[in-house]
Amino acid sequence: MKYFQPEIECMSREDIRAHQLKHLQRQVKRIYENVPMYRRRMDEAGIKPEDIKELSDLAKLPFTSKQDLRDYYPYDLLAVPKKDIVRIQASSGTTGKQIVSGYTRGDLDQWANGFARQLVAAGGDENSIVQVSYGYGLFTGGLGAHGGAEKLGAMVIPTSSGNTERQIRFMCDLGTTHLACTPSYAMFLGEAVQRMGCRDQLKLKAGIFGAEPWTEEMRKNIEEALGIKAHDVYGLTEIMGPGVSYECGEQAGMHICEDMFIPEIIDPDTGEVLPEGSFGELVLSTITKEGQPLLRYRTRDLCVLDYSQCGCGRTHVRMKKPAGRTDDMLIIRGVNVFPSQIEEVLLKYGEVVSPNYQIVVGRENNTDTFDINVERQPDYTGDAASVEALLVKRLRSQLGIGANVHLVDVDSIVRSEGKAKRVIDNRKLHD
Ligand code: DLL
Repeated sequence: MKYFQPEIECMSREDIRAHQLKHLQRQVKRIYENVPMYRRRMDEAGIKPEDIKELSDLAKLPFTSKQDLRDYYPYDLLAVPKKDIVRIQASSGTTGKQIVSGYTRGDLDQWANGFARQLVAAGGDENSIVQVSYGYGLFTGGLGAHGGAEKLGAMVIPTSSGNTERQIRFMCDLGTTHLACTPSYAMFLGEAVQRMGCRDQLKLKAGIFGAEPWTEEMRKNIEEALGIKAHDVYGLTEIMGPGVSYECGEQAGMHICEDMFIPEIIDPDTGEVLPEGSFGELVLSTITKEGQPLLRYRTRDLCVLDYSQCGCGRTHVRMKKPAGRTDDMLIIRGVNVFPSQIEEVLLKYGEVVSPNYQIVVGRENNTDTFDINVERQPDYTGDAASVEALLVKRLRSQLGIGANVHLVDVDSIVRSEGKAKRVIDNRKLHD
């Protein structure tokens, strides 16, 4: 099996555009008629559904933001009666007001298609044994991967996250072929496999990892530790969980399910749509979603879209791995810093330091403090001071700002079974 839905995944670009226009027109009309917030905003902007005559008319529509989901919480953005909603998922955010997303039966089916496409792109089929070690519950990872694997007809092991030794025992005993979890948890599982000395009992072929930023170096580490091919998968609660976009065997960007979503790249400051190939904020419009459809949703994820032909035969556009978010960017002593830039430097010294690190930002005497704790590799017994000095130098040249680096003991940084907590910002710059 090469594709899950070849007629969709390999559609000509012309057919994709025709499909998108037809569904966009239908969706805008439906939303205008059923969601008061959109009707009001479109009326204010003087736009009627009939004004959407071509795909570029999308830019006339107002944006939707995370704040809108908070303001209209929990049901006011639904485009269907509540009785048609069969599932609620919620964001993993622990601060601020929750946001929720309602799914109809049809939405769950579409979502399952998205993740099933990912599994097939990672070599899966109905013979696969898929261990879902994303958290189950309100977070979309567990149930999203589960739905896709079932739709494919694979065998699902719904372990959820945690209980690491049992996860590994199941992997060995049941012959798991595909592992789905966060990249941080995959790293953690890789370490545990090594500790338990059972790598040769694994039948793993591929992993499907997402929900947080990770680097190419981290990919290499995971691939080596578990003996697999590691695929990146992207999604967000507001739009759909894992499977909004997914990586094929080429490992060169994630194919966005363009039959379900229209992507745009905008300048995050001006909101202007940027030309093809530009780096900017990803904006997604859901053109087939029924329950809580969103138009021009600002993801805050920064990336580039690549429309060039992919070697795998799929025609859907690829998004490059998000290079941070417009809102997780740290500003330290006036310099913009993305945690992924720091990770990239640390991973270059993989023989000495492990990719388990934590950034601690604080404020003393009105100046920002910037510390990075990174674990040494278990077998590194050399001098800490010279490693720290080297990393300080490399980080300064990468970031344009000095950080204090502390080589800390193995296992001293708390491991995550979900998303890693990479940044501790003690400055309280916001209320
Ligand atoms: O993280 C959904 C998901 C679950 C995706 C499992 C992939 C696998 P949220 O908790 O709403 O949803 O967080 C969404 O996480 O806007 C990105 O900033 C980030 N993110 C998700 N996937 C990736 C990825 C899920 N592959 C937010 N690379 C998004 C980098 C990612 N960042």
